[in-house]
Amino acid sequence: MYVIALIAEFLTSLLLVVALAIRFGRKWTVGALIVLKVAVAALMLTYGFEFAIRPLRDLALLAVALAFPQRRKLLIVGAAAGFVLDLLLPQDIPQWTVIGLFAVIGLLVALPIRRWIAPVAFVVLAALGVGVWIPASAAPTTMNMGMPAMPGMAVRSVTQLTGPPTTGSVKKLTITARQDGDRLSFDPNVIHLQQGDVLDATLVNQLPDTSVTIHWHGLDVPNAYDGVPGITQDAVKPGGRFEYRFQVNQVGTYWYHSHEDTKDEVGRGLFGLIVVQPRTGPVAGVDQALMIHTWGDRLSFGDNAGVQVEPVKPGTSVRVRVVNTASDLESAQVTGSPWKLAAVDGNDLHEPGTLTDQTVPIGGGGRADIQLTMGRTSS
Ligand SMILES: [Cu+2]
Repeated sequence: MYVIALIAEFLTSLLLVVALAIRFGRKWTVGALIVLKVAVAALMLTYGFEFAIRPLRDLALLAVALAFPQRRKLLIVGAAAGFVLDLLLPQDIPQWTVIGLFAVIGLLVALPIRRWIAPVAFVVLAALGVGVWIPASAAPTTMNMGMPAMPGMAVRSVTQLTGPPTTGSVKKLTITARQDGDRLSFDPNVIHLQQGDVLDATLVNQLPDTSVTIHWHGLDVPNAYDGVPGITQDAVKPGGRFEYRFQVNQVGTYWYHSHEDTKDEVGRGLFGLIVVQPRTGPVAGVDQALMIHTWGDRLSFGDNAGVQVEPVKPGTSVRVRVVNTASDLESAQVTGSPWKLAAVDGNDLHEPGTLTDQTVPIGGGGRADIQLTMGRTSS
């Protein structure tokens, strides 16, 4: 595609030089070419070489038409040819843009006008056309999951869907994917945020031979940062990096994990937990994150299969954020104290009742926030 674009660009320039020189003389030719060159260069640099082919082809047709005195007939032929090409080629710009542009140019040039109006109109219209094309078609169509676009439908790459400008305080961090023997890990593996924060996380892949992405499980993020390889981004290869940036307006317990070869990579440890505290301030008392994970066939809390002890003073409010990073249904149970199920999958429950003997099922990827007051009953 790169080569085709270059050839097309070269031929268009050549045609334009000839056409403009014949029609309007040297001065206008140079001026028009400078404008066109800058526009094309900007287009190619911004949207890639693939994108530039179509406007170049249309400009080439226009240049041919301009080069001959019987321009009215040729413009009609050019417009028809452009229309047919647009029907045959993948649709990545609205049909009416092409047809409309040709129609207006045809009208203007065909009208009995003064000499200087034609090149000015040409340059202005070309710039206008480019302006309409930019928002409509800056798209490598390969990112569209192979879905054919309808005529007149604009196709846009999901990699451009980075969301509205962010306004919150920026939490900048680096998440490094590491390997230790057979185990993989994200460092850090717990991210603390406050509601409204802008998370600016650069994933750095230090794995020797494994590609990764990060999917932010449960968080509403712009499509480009959803971390689905082959659909919203390319997988980050060993030695590579990728910057995720989005505003977090949800509150509660979430997690993140690699979405490349998910079962294997998450199974081997590529996951972490996200705690988003409300704008009004953090949850009172002890706030404990706890990841359930299955290593092979062994179920454990995080990477510790043994008993874990966290001393807490009687009367202290305790919130335990349990995340099931395994793919099977697991369950949590509290003994020795009544408790409440404060939140499920990041959403606070409305006036949750007090529980004693029940267990709470947690599906694969699910979260349960358990709330209790330490030492209410003797132990
Ligand atoms: Cu997930």
